Amino acid sequence: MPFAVTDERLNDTPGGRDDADLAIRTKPKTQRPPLYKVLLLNDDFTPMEFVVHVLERLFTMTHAQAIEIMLTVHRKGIAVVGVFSHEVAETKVAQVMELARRQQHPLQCTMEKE
Ligand code: TYC
Repeated sequence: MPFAVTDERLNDTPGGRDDADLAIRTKPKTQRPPLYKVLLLNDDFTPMEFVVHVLERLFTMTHAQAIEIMLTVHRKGIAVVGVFSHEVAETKVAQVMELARRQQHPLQCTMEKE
């Protein structure tokens, strides 16, 4: 069905004719892709400077923004570090996990549908 019904009340007129329904289908249906939050989790071992570095490098934050988000994760246990398409979110999570793995830090990053 190529067009969205713009007003539910007008759609299903009891006993209405089909062409009357067709006449109000004027707005094209558009699909917005779902967005995903990328979340960073706190732990007791990953150095603060490493988390700040990761946030600057992979999430295009200034140093000040990266410190702020890192401290939020440190204090609250978790924080959203960005919102992306499914593909970009998956890539960001993989990149964070790979940087942490290489340095043997237990830093955890995950994604969740918005
Ligand atoms: N809690 C860590 C520490 O005190 C710092 C830290 C912050 C670790 C954020 C992970 O996602 C994190 N060294």
